[in-house]
Amino acid sequence: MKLFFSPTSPYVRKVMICAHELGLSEHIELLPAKASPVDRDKTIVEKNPLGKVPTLLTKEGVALYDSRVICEYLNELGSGQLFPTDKSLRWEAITMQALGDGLLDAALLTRYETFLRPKELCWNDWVNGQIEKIHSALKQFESSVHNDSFHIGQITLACSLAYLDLRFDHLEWRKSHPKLKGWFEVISKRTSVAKEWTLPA
Ligand SMILES: N[C@@H](CCC(=O)N[C@@H](CS)C(=O)NCC(=O)O)C(=O)O
Repeated sequence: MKLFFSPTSPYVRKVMICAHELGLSEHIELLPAKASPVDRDKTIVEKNPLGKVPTLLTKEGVALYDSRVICEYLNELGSGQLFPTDKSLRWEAITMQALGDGLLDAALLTRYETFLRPKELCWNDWVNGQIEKIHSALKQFESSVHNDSFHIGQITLACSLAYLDLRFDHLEWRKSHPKLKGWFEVISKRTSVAKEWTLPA
């Protein structure tokens, strides 16, 4: 399998954590990619019209995207339980994944607006709206997070918090979310989460 890859993409990180948990990471060749909404990477676009990472090319040459689809595909390939078969746990896991992805979407849109967009065109109310989404998602996670099981929802939350540390340090999410802080400390020790994913030299 081949994966269009960026080392700082939290969605790519979701995929790599799943692959590691399922014993599949060695079977994935990482392809360097320059995904950007304003300067689209044509090699990705050939396989995924949205031009985004992660995009996976299966052994059979089929292109799969986005991270949700790839993670579920890997889970099936590795006969895993990252997408639990138990019904109520499954709904919890994939709803948690949706909330974590939503937090990431808001964070990434903010990043594009404040980093890529020319300063004079920046729309502050819109940025503030996205930051509010991050805060309300964190509030929901703070009241619901637990260590009882490890699944795609927890992986997505770990990637979301790591991305906030990378790009939104100034939000200081730990200060007002003590349960999340403790949860993240524990999960960050897991080998798949602790690992730094980079392209081979
Ligand atoms: N919903 C997608 C989001 C992927 C995404 O937005 N990736 C970013 C990099 S972190 C990207 O490729 N951006 C390029 C673009 O928006 O054109 C997923 O879960 O994979």
